[in-house]
Amino acid sequence: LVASLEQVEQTYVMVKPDGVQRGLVGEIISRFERKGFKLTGLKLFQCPKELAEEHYKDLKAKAFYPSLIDYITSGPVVCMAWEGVGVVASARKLIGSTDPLQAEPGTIRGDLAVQTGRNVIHGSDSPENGKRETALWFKEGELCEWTPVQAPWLR
Ligand code: RTP
Repeated sequence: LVASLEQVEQTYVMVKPDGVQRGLVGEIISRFERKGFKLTGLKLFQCPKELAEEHYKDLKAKAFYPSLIDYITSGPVVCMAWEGVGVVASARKLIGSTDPLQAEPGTIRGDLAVQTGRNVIHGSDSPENGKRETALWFKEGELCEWTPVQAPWLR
């Protein structure tokens, strides 16, 4: 039941400004908690433009890039770090497809969003990006390493 340390991944999940404005923060956090992942970082945060640009630097050439930066910096986001075996791919499944109209019912975007440009949540797309993005959005002292008591599903 106990996973080896190498199997444990980190992912960076973020409720985007529309999710905060619409009061979906609790609903979204609760889906990850109920799934059984371990929360290691959590904050409400007004993202500066430079950080949004760094986070989305691979999309710089896209036509929607300027509006994406405006969107992400338009109001506070909720930054989360989640840990667990398979957490990266599983979080992407819980989140659903980028275009909410294509996202399956039962997923966060499938249940709660309509437009790609207002798709309420971000989740890292690989274990490497999970580590990179967690380090980008959280300072060291903001993350909390803790051992769940008698809860092996939280590893
Ligand atoms: P995600 O991880 O958020 O599901 O997105 P992705 O990597 O599959 O898609 P990517 O192309 O990296 O897009 C990142 C975020 O940019 C916004 N977006 N807007 N046509 C548009 O207006 C458009 N396309 C993408 C979305 O907020 C998307 O999540």
